[in-house]
Amino acid sequence: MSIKTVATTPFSDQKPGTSGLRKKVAIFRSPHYLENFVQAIFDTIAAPQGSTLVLGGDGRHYNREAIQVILKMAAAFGFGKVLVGQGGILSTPAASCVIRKYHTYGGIILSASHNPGGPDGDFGIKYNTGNGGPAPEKITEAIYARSKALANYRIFDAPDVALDQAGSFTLGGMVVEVIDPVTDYAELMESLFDFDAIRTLIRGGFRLCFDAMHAVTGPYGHEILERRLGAPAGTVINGVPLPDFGGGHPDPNLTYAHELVEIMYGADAPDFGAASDGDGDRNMILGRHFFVNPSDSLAVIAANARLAPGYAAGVAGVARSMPTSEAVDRVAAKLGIPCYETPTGWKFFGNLMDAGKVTLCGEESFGTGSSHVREKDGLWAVLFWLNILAKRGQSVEKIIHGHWAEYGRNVYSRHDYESLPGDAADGVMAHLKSQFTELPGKRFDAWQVKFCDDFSYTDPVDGSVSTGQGLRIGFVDGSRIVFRLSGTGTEGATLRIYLEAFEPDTAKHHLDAQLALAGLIAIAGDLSQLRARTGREQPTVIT
Ligand code: G16
Repeated sequence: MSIKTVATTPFSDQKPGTSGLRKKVAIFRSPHYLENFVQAIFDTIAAPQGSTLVLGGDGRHYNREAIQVILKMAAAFGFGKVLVGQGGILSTPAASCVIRKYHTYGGIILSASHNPGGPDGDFGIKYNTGNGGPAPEKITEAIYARSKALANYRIFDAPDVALDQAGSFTLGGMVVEVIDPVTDYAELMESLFDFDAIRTLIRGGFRLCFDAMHAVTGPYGHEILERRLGAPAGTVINGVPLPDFGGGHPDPNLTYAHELVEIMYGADAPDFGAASDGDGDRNMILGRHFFVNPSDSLAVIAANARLAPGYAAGVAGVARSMPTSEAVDRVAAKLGIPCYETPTGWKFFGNLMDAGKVTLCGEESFGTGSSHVREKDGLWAVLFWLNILAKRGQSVEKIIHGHWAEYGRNVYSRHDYESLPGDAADGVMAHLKSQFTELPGKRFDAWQVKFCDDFSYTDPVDGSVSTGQGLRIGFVDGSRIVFRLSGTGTEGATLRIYLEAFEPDTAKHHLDAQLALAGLIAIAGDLSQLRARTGREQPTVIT
């Protein structure tokens, strides 16, 4: 067995997006594509010889083959040890947990998150640093630069490693330790939440349903919800991870998690429902016949954080991505703690958490988490809600309405237009921008434009600046419309329109968000010339 140096030519399209490099499986399968990107990562991070790496993925198609390639390249690079999840499985938050717990140099996570899988689906790869979080932009930019200049990569010439049993193996001078993917994570969850209170709640007849969407959280849900918390078998549905997610789209929202939605809106619905995505970092929370908007979920968790043992001492600060509603800002103001507004992408929260400035973070894109790891964490959010429900003894709907009565309601919705031709989407954005000088002061029915800008962010910890993070149109009454192009799609462009209005009047809190936001939705359509430029009459997904 020896190290092979393979001559290669660079690919021009290996620029990581919002969360790592995501492409169709067929592209990753093309000769040298994966290897080039992995070599670019290794060359960029310059881990000292003998370092330890974490490796795992969401089990989607190509996960197993990619892991074998990366193990052999890690051995050729000179890593001393790789901790790899059994069967190649590690949820994204579990990978973050393992990196932090064992103080490894970093980790590689294989996932295209909520994007569909299978031979015709998507695959993805991202590097997480030693704090357990996604590499910041300066590292992803450097990886991209390196990928454009590669002339060769190095790989250990050896048979595949057996990954289906826990144990230690050697690959040249490197140890491959196959670890149980669930245990470390489950222990961390037990240290944060009141498992006794949740057990008592469930024993008392509280019914819940967790949809793992045939993605990575199945084994985590079975272990934590059913075995450790005593929920009856069958609580976790679609709990077997499948390489194509059973043909589904593992995105926990009202459109794609329709099986759960039908259960939660059906007759005899359980008290609580939740779903997670491909790699386990997203969450959707439902009550009986009731949807919890992710922005509200973050605000409720912040307001009730002290009910969970891991957060009993309080919260240092909170952070949300710019398009996320300002509901959590109101909680922070009341608690007298700082609230940070970052660009979209969990990587922007890492510095704030490392510096101790924030404890809780969240995004409208069904992501919530805390400084317990450096990724958003789907099951963590589910357990936080169960902890709150156990302590408050109220229904999900009652908790949300009580929250709105206390803080007012930030009525919120996101409209996605998926798979648009790139030039049509760019045209919409350019047209919007071209109006920015003349818009301030203009009136549209009841709304007067206060400002418009292209959001940019200066990291308060390291001073790095990120520009071009979304077009904002703010109105005098505090309402806003944000336009952004997704950085995670792999087919054409996805245009996201985020709509938000503040409603202090409790008499109007029961209103459906689409009705309450109808005026802003119409303004967004007019200002963007969306229909004319894209030919689309309706969004693909509304959340
Ligand atoms: C990723 C990022 C999130 C981001 C989301 C949507 O989530 O980690 O921070 O909010 O994408 O990004 P975009 O609007 O650019 O598509 P995930 O769950 O896909 O890793």
